[in-house]
Amino acid sequence: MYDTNEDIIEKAVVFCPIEKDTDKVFQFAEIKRLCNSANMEVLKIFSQDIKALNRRTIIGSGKVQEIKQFIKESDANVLVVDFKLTGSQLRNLSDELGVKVLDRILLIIDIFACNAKSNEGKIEVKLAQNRYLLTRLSSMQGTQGRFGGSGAGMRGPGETKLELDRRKLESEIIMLEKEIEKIKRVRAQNKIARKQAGIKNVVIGGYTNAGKSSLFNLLTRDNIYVQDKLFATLETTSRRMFLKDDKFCILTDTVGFISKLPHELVESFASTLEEIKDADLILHVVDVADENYEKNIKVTNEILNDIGATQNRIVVLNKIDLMNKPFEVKENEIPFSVKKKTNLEKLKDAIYKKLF
Ligand SMILES: Nc1nc2c(ncn2[C@@H]2O[C@H](COP(=O)(O)OP(=O)(O)OP(=O)(O)O)[C@@H](O)[C@H]2O)c(=O)[nH]1
Ligand SMILES: [Mg+2]
Repeated sequence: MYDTNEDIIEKAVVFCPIEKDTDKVFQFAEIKRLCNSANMEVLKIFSQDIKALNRRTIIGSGKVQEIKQFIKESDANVLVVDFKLTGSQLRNLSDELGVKVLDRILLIIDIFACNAKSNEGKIEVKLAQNRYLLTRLSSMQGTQGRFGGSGAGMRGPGETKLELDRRKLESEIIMLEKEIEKIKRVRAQNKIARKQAGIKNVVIGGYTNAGKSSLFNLLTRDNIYVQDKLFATLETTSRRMFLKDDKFCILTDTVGFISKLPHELVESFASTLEEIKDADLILHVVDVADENYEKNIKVTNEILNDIGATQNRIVVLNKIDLMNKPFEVKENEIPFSVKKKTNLEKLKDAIYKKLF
């Protein structure tokens, strides 16, 4: 049975390979939030230096035994590995431990699958899922009992069910790619029309859960989906935003960023990300109350650079209502609170000055 019940809580054991200069606290906090966003409770996090990794299972054999013991003594039913695994690594681990195994990519794609609401978002996620499954299919098929089931990792967008059938996956990929092409063409036409009419485009971007959709709602008085979960927004929404002197611009809300965004997703979401590249101005929203906010700014800047978005930015240091200690404010940064509407006029003025 395909399962759309968002409230099912699975119990996860997490394994984090630690790279040389990794900030462990950041990595643990992030993977935990990702698991929670996929409705999984994290029972314990195991970690190991990346140098000790074993090619067959990624996790060193001693550590596998430790995890096995933990699974036996607890009611954990999923292992989440914060790394990209090959099909055979997924299978070897799953066979060894007797539980479903998700890697970082499948986990993020799964969260996207749960959150896809628009037709476009569903097509993009489905394409990413199919590409992921196709490359790992032969290994996953043998573990049907665990992967063919329900819960995290196997949820399709909307009412669809994930298929572990090569022919179906391949033909669906071709169909989905065509659909995305169509969407891209419509986007391009709209863009030309807006350019010709001299309409300015402002895009809201930033780390996931920073408050982008909340800011969008405040600035456009709209009411789109806001949630304290990672990747609540997957599709772009655009609305008019009015500024002073009867001027307006088009404001667009976008999908959140995260470190090591799987390339399957970046490819599938290329049309969404293009929207950022072509904007006249980027509002980079930051959750300053997040203890890792400086790292999050860095991750966002890296992704923006990767997609070639080099234009004007205003950095919105959001959620200052949660701050009880002073923090540094640089040029082009505005301390802000969507909740308390702090500095709303100042932000609108700054947008106006950058555009007109
Ligand atoms: N305290 C406080 N909470 C805020 C503020 N702005 C947003 N939030 C909360 O932060 C959470 C995330 O908000 P969203 O607007 O969904 O964040 P987002 O950046 O769009 O997230 P994704 O779409 O998942 O990437 C929600 O629970 C909001 O209510 C703020 O100024 N202060
Ligand atoms: Mg959002």
